[in-house]
Amino acid sequence: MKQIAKIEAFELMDSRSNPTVGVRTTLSDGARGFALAPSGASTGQHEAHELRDQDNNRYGGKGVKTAVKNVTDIIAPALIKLGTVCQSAVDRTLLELDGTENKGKVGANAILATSLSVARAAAASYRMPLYRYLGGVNAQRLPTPMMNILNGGAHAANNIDIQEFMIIPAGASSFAEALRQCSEIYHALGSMLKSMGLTISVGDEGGYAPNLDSDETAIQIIVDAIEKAGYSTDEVKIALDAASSEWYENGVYHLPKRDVIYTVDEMINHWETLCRDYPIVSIEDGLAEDDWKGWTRLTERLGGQIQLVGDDLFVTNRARLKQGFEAAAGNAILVKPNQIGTLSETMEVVVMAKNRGYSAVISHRSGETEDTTIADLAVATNAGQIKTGAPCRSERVAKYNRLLVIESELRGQL
Ligand code: 2PG
Ligand code: MG
Repeated sequence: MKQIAKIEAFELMDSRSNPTVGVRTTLSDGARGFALAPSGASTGQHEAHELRDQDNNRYGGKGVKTAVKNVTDIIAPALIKLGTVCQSAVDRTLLELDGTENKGKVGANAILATSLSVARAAAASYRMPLYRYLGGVNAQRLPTPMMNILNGGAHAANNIDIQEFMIIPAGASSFAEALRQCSEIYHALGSMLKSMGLTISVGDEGGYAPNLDSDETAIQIIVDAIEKAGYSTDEVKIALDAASSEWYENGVYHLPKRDVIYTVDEMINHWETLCRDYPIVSIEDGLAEDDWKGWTRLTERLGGQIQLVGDDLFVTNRARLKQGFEAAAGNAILVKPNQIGTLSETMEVVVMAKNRGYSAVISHRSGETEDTTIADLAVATNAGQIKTGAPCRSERVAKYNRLLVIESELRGQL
């Protein structure tokens, strides 16, 4: 039986220069797995708890020494004693060690980095690529990128309230082809912005972050960039992540950068109008995380036409997704491993969504690292969609490069 021999934890750095937890697991046969936790900016209130030191003398309170210590002092002895690398047993032990609803005791960052590093070590021990270890013979579908090329909201210091404007190369015949189309459109957008005298500096996820007149202008420029790159909006569609929980206060939506206030119904009307006027096929967090009644109405109005993705709404959590089924809220879930904390729970929520006909989009966080687990996870679960930023900034590109390698491996096998 394969056993865990050693677990080491490190305080490392993420793409926003904030500390994060890295864990290295070594098995008794010498196989090793290494994983890092990502970190969000527009985090949902119902996410698992990211444990930070709150010591203002270090990293503005964002140090993760406590989480690192929890891995070495609490998690490592228990998992070594467990005597197996079976992922469900490992993840169950992690849940028991924490014992809280939101993983606030040991910390979801400590738990996730451990959970992923054990899976990586086990895959290495079996000499399998991670997607094959996690997904078995079924793992074969490369995801379509939902690629963020223009940033706003909490991810950029510009005047745009919508957090992410994304392109979906729906007509591409392969992942490599999809990535090429997106990259060409990204470059076309950059040169258009430059010729308009606008900034081509980028936001946290690598998308451009210019100041623009309105959401409509942002979408129109993307449509123009799609065409300038030689594609049509029949082939390449648009998706938005409003991250509107950030706007919700006292039952209305206050878009802070433009200082506009919408009631719930006005907000829904706004999305409906944008979908009528532009080739938008997916809207994430069009309404706030606890606006269940609004979500039901939004889904009645737009759920038959477009994908309505719950991110802050569902937080990769089975109980929240169940609530969504009951309220007929949304028709897709964003899947972020660190919102829930363990790999097993993450994979279970994808199955649960699919069984109910909801689609699943595997996602990065705005604070990322070189860890590429989500690329393998997207293939292992056959999720069909991945959101992992612009084709710019190595922490984003690492996931795309991993998918290119997986695609060529799968081609060789099939
Ligand atoms: C989102 C994510 C990732 P953050 O809202 O979907 O794009 O952002 O990690 O800041 O929550
Ligand atoms: Mg989101």
